[in-house]
Amino acid sequence: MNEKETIRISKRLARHLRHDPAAIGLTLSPDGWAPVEQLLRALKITREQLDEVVETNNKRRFAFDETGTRIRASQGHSIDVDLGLADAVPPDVLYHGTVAKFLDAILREGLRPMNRHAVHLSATVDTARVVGARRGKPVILRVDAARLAAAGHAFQVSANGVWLTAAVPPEYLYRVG
Ligand code: HQG
Repeated sequence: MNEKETIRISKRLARHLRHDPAAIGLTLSPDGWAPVEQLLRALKITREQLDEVVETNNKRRFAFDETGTRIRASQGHSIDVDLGLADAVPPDVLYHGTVAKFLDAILREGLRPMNRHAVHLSATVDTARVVGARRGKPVILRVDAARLAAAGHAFQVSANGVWLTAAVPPEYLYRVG
């Protein structure tokens, strides 16, 4: 497949595995898994195409279960799934990429999950910059994760390395770029 085709399939997977499985008649398990056979039929793609998208995806957004018969998105859901991720100790500092138009609200009320299940945080400034740049000129916030964790906030890390937490109050945020 060419890159355009793999991106097109990846976007459809993200839509249906994170936000709208019902649109193609899929039902996810409570922990977010979809049967591969059903997904292939619904999207009219082959197993080879699916394997290629999963393997080459730049953020490794999707993962198979250990039997290879089920697939799920590793993070980013808006529908009600429980990925069953264990709490993890975050690095002392994490980053969040956003854009200037959200800054006032974020510095007033903190980071909120908005449409997703959790606030998404990045381990590096570079990744945060890419996340912010999806919406315009990126603004980078440093998150004092060590102090948040010490205050009792739980963190999880997704299978593809995105740090997740329920919310970040403004006193833990510093603009760094
Ligand atoms: C902002 C992509 C106003 C927040 C990325 C962000 C990531 C607030 C937007 C993943 C706010 C939500 C998630 C507040 C947060 N007031 N705005 N209090 N709190 N915001 O897309 O972090 O490519 O849900 O700054 O790479 O941008 O899909 O979150 O701009 O990993 O795999 O509200 O999505 O991954 O937007 O991105 P999103 P995000 P994928």
